[in-house]
Order: sequence, then C-alpha cells, then structure tokens
Amino acid sequence: MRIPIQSVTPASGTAEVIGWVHEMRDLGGLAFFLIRDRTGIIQVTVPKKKAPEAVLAAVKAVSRESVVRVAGTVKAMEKAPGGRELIPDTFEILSMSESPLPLDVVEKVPAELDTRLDARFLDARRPRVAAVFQIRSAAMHAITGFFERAGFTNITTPKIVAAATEGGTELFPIAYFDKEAFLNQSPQLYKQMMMAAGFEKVYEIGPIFRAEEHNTTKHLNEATSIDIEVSFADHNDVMKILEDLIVETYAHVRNTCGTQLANLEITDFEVPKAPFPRLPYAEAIGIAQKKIAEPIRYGDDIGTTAEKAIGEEMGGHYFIVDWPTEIRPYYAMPYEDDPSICRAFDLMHPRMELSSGAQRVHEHDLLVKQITKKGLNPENFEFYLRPFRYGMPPHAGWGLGAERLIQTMLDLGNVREAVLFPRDMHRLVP
Ligand code: AMO
Repeated sequence: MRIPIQSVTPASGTAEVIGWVHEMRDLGGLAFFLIRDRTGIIQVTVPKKKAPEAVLAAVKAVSRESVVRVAGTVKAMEKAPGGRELIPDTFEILSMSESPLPLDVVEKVPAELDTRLDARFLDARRPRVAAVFQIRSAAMHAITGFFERAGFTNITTPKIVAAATEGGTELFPIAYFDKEAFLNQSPQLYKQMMMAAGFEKVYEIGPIFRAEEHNTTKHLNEATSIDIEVSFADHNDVMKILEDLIVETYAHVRNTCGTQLANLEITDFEVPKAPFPRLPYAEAIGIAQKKIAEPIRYGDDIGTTAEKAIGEEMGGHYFIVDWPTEIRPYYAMPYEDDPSICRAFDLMHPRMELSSGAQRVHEHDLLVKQITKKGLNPENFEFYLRPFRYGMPPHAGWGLGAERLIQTMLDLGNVREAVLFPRDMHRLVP
C-alpha cells in the first residue's frame, strides 16, 4: 500500500510511494529520481545493470512531473533527502506529463505572476506556494474556532441581491430573469437584519464582489470577507473582538505552521500584541500631512500613499477611529455630542487597510435620513429598513478581508498570491 513519502525511513524495509517526478538525473550506470508528494521528497536510485527490464523501460520513458508509482527496498543513504533512498522493484507511470512544462516546478527559472496564475495547478505544486494556502487554511480554522468558542452563529446570506450595500458604484450587474440584480458587495444589510431576528452574534465567511477598476496589488474583484455583527455592542466592543481574533490567528499559525513558514523562508514571524493603538482620524491626517508631498485635508479619504506614511509611523497593527461621518457609509452611527464624526473604525496593517467596521445606526428615522443624505433612495432599502421598525437592538460589527490578512501576515507582494484563482479586471480564466 502507498505510504506518504515523509514517513518512509530506512527502518521501513520495503515501501511503495506515489508522487510526481520532481527531478531526474542519468549518470550512465545509475539513474536518480526525486519523487515528491505533498509530504516530502524521496530519492529513487536505479542501478541499471541490476534493475528489472520493466523498470528500465519506464525510467527511460518518463518525463518530469509525471505521476509514478514506485515500490522497492529502502536503504539508508546519508547524502539523499531524508537520509534514505528507494531501490525500485517496480516503477510504473500512472500519468505521463507533457514536456516542456509551462512552468518550472523546481523553481530554477523564476516565473512572472501571470504565468504562474495561468498554470496555477503546476504553480501550487511548489512547496512555497502550497505553504501559503496551507497557512490560509490554518488561519481560517483558527478564525472559525474563535467564533464558535465565543458563541457566534454562522450564517449564510444571499450573494444575488437587488440593492447596493456600500453605495452604487463597484456593482456587478447580472441577468436575473426579467429583473435587475447584482452580485453582493458585502453581507452588511443581511447581518444587520439578523440582529433584528435576535441572533445577537453572527459571523459569515463568504465571497464579496466589487467591480473595482483599479488594477492594484491589494484589490480583487472577488474577495473573501470575514464578517461579524454583534447586538448590545458598540464600536469599542467589536474592535476588541477584532484585535483578539488577529492575535489568536497569528498565534495559531505560528504554533501549527512551522514547516510552511520555513518553506516561505519566514524566520521572524511575530504575533502582534493587543491592544492595538487607536489613532483618531484627525491625527492620522496630521501625520500624513507632515510626511507626504501630495495634498491631503481633513475630510479626504486616506489613500495608498497616506496609508503607507501613517503605517510607517505606527509600525504595527493599529485602528483609525473617529471618522468624519460624511465619508463613512450611511449605517455608521454618529457620536451624539459631535455628529460630524462617527463610531466607525478601520483596522490597519502598516501596509494597508485590513478591516472596516462601526457601531451602526439602529434608529429607523436617523437611518432614512442618512441614506437620503448619501443621495440614495430609501425606497430601494425598504427590505432592510423594515426590521428597524419592529425592535432593532443597538449593534456593531466589521468586515475583514481574508486575502489581505494572509497577504500582510506572510508579507506577499501581491494579494493575488493569497487567492488560488484570482479574479481581476483581466483575469476570468482559469
Ligand atoms: P469595506 O468595504 O471596507 O467594508 O470592506 C471590508 C474589508 O474587505 C476587504 N476588501 C477587499 N479586499 C480585496 N479586494 C477588494 N476589492 C476588497 N474590498 C474590500 C478589505 C476591507 O477592509 N460592510 C463593510 C464592513 C462592515 O462595516 O461590517 C465593508 O464591506 O480588507
């Protein structure tokens, strides 16, 4: 029976492995193969004079990255990976790979990201690429565990919707029988409606769709959002949940992903320390004004250049709080004593924004007023507004981008590296 390559030792005696031909070398009398599965690599040594005919035929025919089944005797061999080699009795080609390969799995030839994404199935055979997705999986596991332990209910909300959540732009229209419909930009309205349903603490991890026309290293047209909504909570309560979640997720990755971090050559993986500093928006603008050449004023959005400058000053994760009401969505709750600013926040990594959230407006009439002020039509939001007329508790929440979390955690240059099959303006296949 096939055993994982990692568990083959000289003590195994005999072994059967199945994997990809990672490398091959012919030294005349001896042929060497490295066979790889997801657990590791083993050297297969073929002494040509002694090997069975069938083995010799397969060895001659096989190409790199073909899938092979090899069975034989395991011997200690100091110089080989894992200190052992396999001398085959049988060498069977299960699936022959074409040559040349569209991408060099052994990474002797560095490839452009586009080439890599076009042949993602090959790209992901490389341990350093697989490591990103194994770490992403571990991070998602930690996040789900965190929510379940904290008593959150997992919900699934529709991705085909009739109205914009975050404003009218950036919407993907779709054909929905005879009606106008869109791909959802955020579960925002639905997670809030579940507060009216009395669920108190909900989370959803699901796709969000944004028709962003920026082709940048941090924007995707399909992203994964980790969303929560909590009743009887304010913005401070949910910021605490967010920073605890970030710390726990990093700690889980550090504790369980040693091999993957090594594959990525990350030797200084640091778990951030909570609490993260709370930087008022006005002070953030002040820092940007001192550090960057382009003009920026109170009331402006914090763009990429400003974000980087402020990030440098802050050094680690931090929150920007007390935003001008005018530049936040209609659902953010203004402060009672100064309604020009609101109970909204962004969680920032020194490189970019990771999450946005707020305490929400839970009073129906104020919400209608704010929707109208943004130039939106409250009639389009009737399904959302209705629950606010039948007992809506005060509530708060946030949305955290899964890809940006992984991108910043692993210091990846491009957010596309944290997505198996990214969608951007130019990429719809594979
Ligand atoms: P926002 O629009 O700021 O807030 O999105 C929240 C987080 O989702 C991620 N994100 C993206 N990641 C990659 N590519 C994109 N195009 C993209 N768009 C968003 C980011 C961002 O910080 N409803 C609110 C959340 C809330 O208040 O609960 C919202 O969607 O990491």
